[in-house]
Amino acid sequence: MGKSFYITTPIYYPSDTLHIGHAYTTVAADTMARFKRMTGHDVWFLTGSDEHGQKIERKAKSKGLSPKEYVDPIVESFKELWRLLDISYNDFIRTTEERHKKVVQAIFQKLYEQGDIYKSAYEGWYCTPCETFWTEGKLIDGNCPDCGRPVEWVREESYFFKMSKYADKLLKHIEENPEFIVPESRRNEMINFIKQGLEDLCVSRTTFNWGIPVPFDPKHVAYVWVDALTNYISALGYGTEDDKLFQKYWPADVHLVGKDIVRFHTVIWPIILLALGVELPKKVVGHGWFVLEGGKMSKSKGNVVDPVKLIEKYGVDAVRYFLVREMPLGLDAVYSEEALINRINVDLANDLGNLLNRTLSMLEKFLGGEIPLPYEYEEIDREVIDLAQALPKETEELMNKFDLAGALANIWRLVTRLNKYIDEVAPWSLNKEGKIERLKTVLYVVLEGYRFITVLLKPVMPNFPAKVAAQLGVSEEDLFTWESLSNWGRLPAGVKTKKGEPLFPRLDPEVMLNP
Ligand code: ME8
Repeated sequence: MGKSFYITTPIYYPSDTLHIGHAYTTVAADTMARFKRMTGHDVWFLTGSDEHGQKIERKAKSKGLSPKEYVDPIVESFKELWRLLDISYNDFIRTTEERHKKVVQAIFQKLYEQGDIYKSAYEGWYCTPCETFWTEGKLIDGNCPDCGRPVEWVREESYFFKMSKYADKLLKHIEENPEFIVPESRRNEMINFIKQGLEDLCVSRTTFNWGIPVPFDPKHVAYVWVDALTNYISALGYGTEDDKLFQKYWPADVHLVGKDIVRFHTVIWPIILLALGVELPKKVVGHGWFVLEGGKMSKSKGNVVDPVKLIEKYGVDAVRYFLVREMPLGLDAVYSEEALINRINVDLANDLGNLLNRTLSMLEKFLGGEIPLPYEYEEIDREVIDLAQALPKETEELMNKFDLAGALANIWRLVTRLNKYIDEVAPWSLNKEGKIERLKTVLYVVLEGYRFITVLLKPVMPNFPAKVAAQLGVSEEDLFTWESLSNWGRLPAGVKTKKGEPLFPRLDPEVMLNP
């Protein structure tokens, strides 16, 4: 097995079902996990659910249910969504599981014993939807600066964690490791935030019960963010007798999170780890948001986009492709169903699907549907082959920068080039003129180029290669691997192709949008 690679998603709140924003994070993490597995890494991919806290307790109460009764079916709906989206996670952690609770309690105990947690009283503001404490000065128009919703005045006995003690150490780490927070804009934001000075963090609550009891004072429950962040190591058995996974996979290679929670992952989480004497994660990537033309997606506005409906309507590979292609590195993306249909029609139907379809049609018509043996390559062929052969390395570099959309755009240079190549070399003319050797060569170039594209798209569209393999009449396992891209010319001559239906039929927006 190759080098280990540990990647995580945030653990989502089961306060509601998930929307396409959440689906984006998990699909992006899955694309990365699949890419790393394909390139020979020993991958551990974790996701899960963040089930405690005041927000969930109130939601459950409003439905007349216990918190556990309330979250159980929602957590099942998460798992069902991940099944529909072909998410290849290795583990799913629920913060209500015993394996998690005991690690959170052990961490509290240790930090208390070493004097990093002390008892005091909290008096200040709290945003329950964000589960965040705020000082007066940070509020904007009296509301939560993160989500804009009203905050509540909280006054209770609490334990505090000495964040301030570790601020300089954290700042030094961020400054010395430019790769720790990606993208750069978020890194700068965090450096400024820390430089303004860190206050000690309130890490326990007493005015509600739905949480993990603090071991040395069980009328307190652990602050939900400390509880939640611990999932990344509790799921690996940190500090327990069976910590094989922790030994193998920690430190995490990437915590992938949305921009809204970068601060928790790059300030609170690393400070907890510094206090515990545990190595810090190598990288925290904060991606942008999917927003709607009218602004933010929210239940109260009734404009939440349900990914399950999109998968049923457009298919899982198309939805995954759209999500990853549409989100530019470090920026936000605007979601609309029109944009989704447009991506499917332009990128998948016209460019990618039609390239295979038209090539296999010509192959049937001119050469009896058999993969030909190429003859001598000419300059134009060489140019296309060079483009294809450079792609694996370029893709790897872009993926390592977490520029997933950029990697797809770069792969599309070959898709576009091959379509143009066909127009330039005009196989139909070669056929008419009886230039059969040249005809065989150019069709081979297109098919073999298509094999490169198919392998490179496998992490984002996991069902696509099998469909291509079926139409080419070849085996996916042998010819659609990363290793197979080390040579041009693996596609075997003489195999009978089986042209089928177009892989991505063109959609009529009128029909799709007005069912
Ligand atoms: O914050 N566009 O959970 P959460 C893109 N439980 N991504 C979006 C998005 C959007 N419009 N909306 C949400 C929590 N996300 C905590 C996390 S981790 C230790 C605890 C994604 O259910 C994005 O990744 O509110 C964001 O960070 C996450 O969903 C928040 O999910």
